[in-house]
Amino acid sequence: MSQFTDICRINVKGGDGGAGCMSFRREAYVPKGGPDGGDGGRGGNVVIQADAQLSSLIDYRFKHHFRAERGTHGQGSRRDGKNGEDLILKVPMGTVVRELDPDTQEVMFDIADLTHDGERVIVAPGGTGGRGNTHFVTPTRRAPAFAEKGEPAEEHWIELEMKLMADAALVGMPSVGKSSLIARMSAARPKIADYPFTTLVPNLGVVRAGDYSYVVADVPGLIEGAAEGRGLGHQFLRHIERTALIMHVIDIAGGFEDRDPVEDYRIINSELAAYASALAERPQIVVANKCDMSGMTERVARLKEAVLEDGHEFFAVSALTGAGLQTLMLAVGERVAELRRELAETDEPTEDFSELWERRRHQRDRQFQVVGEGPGIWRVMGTGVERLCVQTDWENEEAVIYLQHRLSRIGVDKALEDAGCEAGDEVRISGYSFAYEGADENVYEEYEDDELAGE
Ligand SMILES: Nc1nc2c(ncn2[C@@H]2O[C@H](COP(=O)(O)OP(=O)(O)OP(=O)(O)O)[C@@H](O)[C@H]2O)c(=O)[nH]1
Ligand SMILES: [Mg+2]
Repeated sequence: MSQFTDICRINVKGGDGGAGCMSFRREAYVPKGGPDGGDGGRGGNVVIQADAQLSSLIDYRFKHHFRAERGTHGQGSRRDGKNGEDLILKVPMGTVVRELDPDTQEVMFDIADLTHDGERVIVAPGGTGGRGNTHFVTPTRRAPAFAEKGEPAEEHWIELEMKLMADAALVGMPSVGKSSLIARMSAARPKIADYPFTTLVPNLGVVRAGDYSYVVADVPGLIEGAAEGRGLGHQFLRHIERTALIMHVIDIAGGFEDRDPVEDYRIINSELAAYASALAERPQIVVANKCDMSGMTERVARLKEAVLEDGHEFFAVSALTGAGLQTLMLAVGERVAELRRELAETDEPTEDFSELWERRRHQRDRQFQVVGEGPGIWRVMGTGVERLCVQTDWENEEAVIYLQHRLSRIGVDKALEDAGCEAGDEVRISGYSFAYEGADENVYEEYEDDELAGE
């Protein structure tokens, strides 16, 4: 089935968070009012969303970099910045989204399998906005003269893989001509032979008829008892569960055993029902194959009557001569288009994958590591810790002191001490470096608002 998969890799980056504002209220005759700097806006997310109208990943073949909008900066008078718009990247249903290792570009894990219309996942969250100086007021610091910078959004590579899902499945007893039909209708070239169970794994074929294009699966033949595990059929009934339309194929001539077509039709339908009642209710088109053989008129008429009574459409064809196939292909195309429209209207996204992914990200964010880089030189590595540094205005002494309190609170001091760091040693985080002054003892009651701490 590999020729039907479509894979591409794209680089995604959420919008950066806007900076918080450092500002004080200005009133006539008042030299300096209270702090009133607004928060920076959140950057937009990059979101991958399944869309029933799409059938390929062609949009991502030539464009590889996608950026969401940044948040704007906060302003005075407590005016917060605007949040950046999300960037929504649409993909076909059946797309698997994977995260790639930033260093090796190898697949790390699946982020999501988007199988329903509208299902979505945030693959690159926007940065949070920096907080304005109003947030840093404490009993001992009434006029904080600093604000936080916005959080820069991360950029990374993801892989998109579209797994072709069949729109219709050819179902029927062995040797009725399912593979012969898909070979006639599409470019698929499955094995065809006059013994049962020629087909061992499903084959997919793309059918084009008129303006329609859809995917048909040819699955191994079903026999009586398939729902209980007889024959090969059981494991393939699972595949049929995912297709919207069943093309029920019947050998009108009855094969070597001279079986009765109406009886065959009923047996297959009761197997489907026994496996899952939903399958029995699945839209079905009934195809009488091998109508090129002589003396079939009475059998065709009898089967047709039974099928129409059940409310299904009926087609008499020959995979050998091609008779009736064009009409069948157009009818299936029309039906598939209809079912896709219905699906787009009624299908509720079942799962929000973003939450799981977000949790994983937060977990990674909180981890950090201390390594010795030389005598008296230590490096602290970790996404969360590095981000705190980037969000700090290093020109501003108050902001730097605040950063040191935060680092202490999330356990960086303790980890440095455990590693053997002493007062006066150099500590490096990302591109910054500063002198270690020993563990900070009295920060706990003063800073309560730290979202990174306490886990
Ligand atoms: N006369 C005639 N023979 C056909 C027709 N379609 C298929 N056959 C023959 O029927 C036999 C079985 O065809 P397949 O296409 O392999 O049948 P299948 O349903 O895929 O069988 P399994 O994969 O074993 O379930 C082959 O010998 C085909 O040549 C037809 O329209 N007319
Ligand atoms: Mg076959």
